Amino acid sequence: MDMNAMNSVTNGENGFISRLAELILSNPPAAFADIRGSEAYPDIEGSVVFYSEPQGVLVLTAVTGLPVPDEPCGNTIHAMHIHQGGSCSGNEEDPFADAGSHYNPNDCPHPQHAGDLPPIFANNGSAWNAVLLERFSVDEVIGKTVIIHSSYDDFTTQPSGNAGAKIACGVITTV
Ligand SMILES: [Cu+2]
Ligand SMILES: [Zn+2]
Repeated sequence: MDMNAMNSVTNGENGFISRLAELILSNPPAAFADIRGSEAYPDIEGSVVFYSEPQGVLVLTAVTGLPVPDEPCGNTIHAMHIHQGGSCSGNEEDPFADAGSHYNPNDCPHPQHAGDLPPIFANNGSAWNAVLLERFSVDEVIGKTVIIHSSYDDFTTQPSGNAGAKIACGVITTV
């Protein structure tokens, strides 16, 4: 690809991709969540950062230490949601029970909850992704929690996509 073609791809009509790249490189995020695994998943750590953008909230996720399956068709896809609770505490049965249910201010079915996010895909235990969402503002998710699950989200089953156990959690905090 020559330089002109590349510029037209990254700049598009509104310079959208360049604008987002510049936002990431030159500004601190508006909020972040420090992700930690549960007692059963002590190797998981990572961060989720939130940038306010006119078109929505840009959510960047980087996580390491996710379980690595020991057979080729094992699961490497992990559901991720913003849950409405404000604490990564819980009980023996559910280590992050206090994160509560999916953030759902408009009383919608799953996966139209404001807190429903794309899943992360692990690559030998590490995952990175970025998504732009207009489902919530940064301000309204401060003090809520990001949860990563053991399995993927089927985007159908109520109330939470049959995503399995909560394996990692972080409280969303202002920077
Ligand atoms: Cu969840
Ligand atoms: Zn949901």
